[in-house]
Amino acid sequence: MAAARIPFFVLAFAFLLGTALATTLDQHESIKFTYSGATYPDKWGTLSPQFSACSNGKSQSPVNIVKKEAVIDHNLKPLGRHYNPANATLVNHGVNIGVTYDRNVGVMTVDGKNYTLKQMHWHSPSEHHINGVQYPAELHQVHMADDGNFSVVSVLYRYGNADPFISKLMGKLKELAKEACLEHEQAQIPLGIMNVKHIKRNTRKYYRYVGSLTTPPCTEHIIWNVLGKVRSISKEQVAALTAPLEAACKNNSRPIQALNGRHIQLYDELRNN
Ligand SMILES: *[C@@H]1O[C@H](CO)[C@@H](O)[C@H](O)[C@H]1NC(C)=O
Ligand SMILES: *[C@@H]1O[C@H](CO)[C@@H](O)[C@H](O)[C@H]1NC(C)=O
Ligand SMILES: *[C@@H]1O[C@H](CO)[C@@H](O)[C@H](O)[C@H]1NC(C)=O
Ligand SMILES: CC(=O)N[C@H]1CO[C@H](CO)[C@@H](O)[C@@H]1O
Repeated sequence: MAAARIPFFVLAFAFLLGTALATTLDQHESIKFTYSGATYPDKWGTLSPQFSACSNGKSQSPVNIVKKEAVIDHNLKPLGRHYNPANATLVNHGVNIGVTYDRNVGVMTVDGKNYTLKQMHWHSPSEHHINGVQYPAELHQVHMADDGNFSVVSVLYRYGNADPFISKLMGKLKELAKEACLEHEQAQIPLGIMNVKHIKRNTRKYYRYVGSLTTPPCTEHIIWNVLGKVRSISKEQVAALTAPLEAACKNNSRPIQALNGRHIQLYDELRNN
């Protein structure tokens, strides 16, 4: 997932200085990683000491979710999402395409703690698998609490009808594909005030586990919420989300990581009472 190419200390500073995460990330020089070639996922842990969790971590993401092994947890609560229309920017991170938001966008409440929506971005094919199946694409909505902890909502897509949110971005994605990515600078296009109400549907069922960022520095203690409802995306939309990326990142899915004894919990509104 997220926070592409950001050394951990940059994240720490973003928190300490209270600076907007996205702004800080964009201004720092970063260590190059890719999905194929010499800096492919198996090598991430060797690219920088700050990336060591990518190879040494024992609670890494993504994982394969085996439905019949997921345990219903009656203590899990519905994901409380309190989002408002907010100013957004479409960003080409080189390794993925994302949308960043200003702070006014609001929070998701997980276990009574508020996490502010920072950004979301897409991977193709999907990173999480369900019952061994890899989907054509996956959306990660990255939230950060004031203490620096992350919680991510993941949405899987199968091929079918166009996704209404991505449909709104198609024109801008085409512009992004034309824009040359300048050295140490990410191509971005302002989107203006975006209504995010359509990104918070369908949270009646989700899989919960504790994992990591799926991109370096592969930071752990991330609370994952993989939505049970698989949405649909058109082939044209997947093509538009990958066209602006560097060749070695067009397939930007990190391989499945070992659970190492972790359990996956299931929240299911219909079976929770
Ligand atoms: C969490 O956010 C909600 C919605 O904005 C707010 O009502 C609540 O007071 C916040 N809780 C804390 C502990 O900040
Ligand atoms: C939205 O953000 C852009 C930068 O991406 C900025 O130029 C613009 O002034 C902002 N608009 C509002 C209404 O805050
Ligand atoms: C993406 O790359 C992986 C190996 O890194 C490969 O197994 C998979 O088939 C590729 N998927 C697509 C859609 O190209
Ligand atoms: C709830 C939670 O994820 N807490 C984590 C916040 O981050 C610290 C430092 O990474 C972890 O130790 C906590 O477990």
